Amino acid sequence: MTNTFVNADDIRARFSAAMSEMYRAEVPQYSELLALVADVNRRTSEANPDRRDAAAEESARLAVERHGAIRVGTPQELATLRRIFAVMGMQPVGYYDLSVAGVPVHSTAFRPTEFSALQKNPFRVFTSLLRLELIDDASLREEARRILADRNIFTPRALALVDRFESQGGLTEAEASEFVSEVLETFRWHSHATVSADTYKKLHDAHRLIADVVCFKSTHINHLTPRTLDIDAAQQEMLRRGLQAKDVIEGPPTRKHPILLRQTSFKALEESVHFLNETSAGTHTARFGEIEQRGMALTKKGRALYDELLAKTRASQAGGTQAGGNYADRLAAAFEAFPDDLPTIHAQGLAYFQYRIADEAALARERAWDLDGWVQKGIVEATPITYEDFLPVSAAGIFQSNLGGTTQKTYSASSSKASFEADLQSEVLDELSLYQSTQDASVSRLRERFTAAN
Ligand code: OOG
Ligand code: NI
Repeated sequence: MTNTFVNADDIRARFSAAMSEMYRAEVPQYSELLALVADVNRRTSEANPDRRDAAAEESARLAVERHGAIRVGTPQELATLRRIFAVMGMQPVGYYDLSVAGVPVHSTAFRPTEFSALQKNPFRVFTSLLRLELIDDASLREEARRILADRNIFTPRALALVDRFESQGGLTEAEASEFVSEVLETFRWHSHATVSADTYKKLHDAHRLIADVVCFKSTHINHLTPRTLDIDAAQQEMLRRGLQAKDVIEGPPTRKHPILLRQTSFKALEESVHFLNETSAGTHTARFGEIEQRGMALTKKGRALYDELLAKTRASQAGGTQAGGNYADRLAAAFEAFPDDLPTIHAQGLAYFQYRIADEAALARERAWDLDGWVQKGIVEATPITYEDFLPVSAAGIFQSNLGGTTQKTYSASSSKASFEADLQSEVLDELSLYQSTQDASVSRLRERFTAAN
């Protein structure tokens, strides 16, 4: 009797709310971010009462929208997370190699894939797997492997409920609520490290992130990110409230029609940690706060243009860094080459869209299919599809600013999607195909209406 099972979208919504509540209690600054973003969003909506872009359409999901990030240490942990997220209707989408940016991990994002599921609750979790093979020192590598092999980051009951979901095809109400609270345990912060201060230091010296992944008994959520309608306003507000915002907003510049993703964050907290056999506490920094603004999903062509313009901006600065007060100006100048009006973006095939008939009568008078023309003439309204994924250069920038320090080590290891997928025990979905099918479905509906009217 499948109708006795709780819908995956519901379980995801409840889990996302439970995570948010837990993180609020753990990191008070996150509560402040939520309040700040709600404020900015309300002001932005009031100032633009008749805006009709994707963000306006999504105002319902905005209040609950957030992404989180976790880092795990073993293939087993990654594959189990895949099974857990599947219970909440979240699939691995995209492959991100961060070793090129000096971070010894590779990642995917677990998220809903259907347009309707995204509209209900788009909760996503950026999930990174530590690449132990990138630890140079063989004995330290072995020690890390041993510590990780000894831990179990999931509660026995969470594992039993995943088995149950897989064998019976869903969870009942009672099972679903138990599942949410059991899985939450995996993401909880633990102020007691599982290692000595000495081991922590060795791992930390190899890379701070290695210590973060290896030295604790589970995989604490390291940030939760609400979505704002105006990240420039949110950034100013962060500074006004004395939150330590990073200097530069990651991603594209301010635009009339936002593309992809812009992100900012505040610095990770220095938290007190107890090490094994140690009477006085030490510290660990890992958890931070982040805000993002989402724009339209770009096609392969649009994305290539974005990557080119971003690379050009970064290359125009010695060392390819963002340092220097005029970064925002150089970024804006480079992006003048990226059209900022919808008909042109549409005609050049730079982004993905969904369509709605704006003028039925005019469409009925049209004889031949001419989508670009109809969009130009306003017969059909094209609404950009929201970008639901992440940006590796931005992610690296966020990692970097939160790990502190300026030393930028790079790893020469090659990108390794195949080994990531082997560890995940699944392929990762291609994000562009997902946007393409949402757009295709919309074109098909339009075609049916056009045919019926003619
Ligand atoms: C993940 C950083 C990536 C984003 O928004 O790009 C990320 C991490 O620090 O573990 O969350
Ligand atoms: Ni993030």
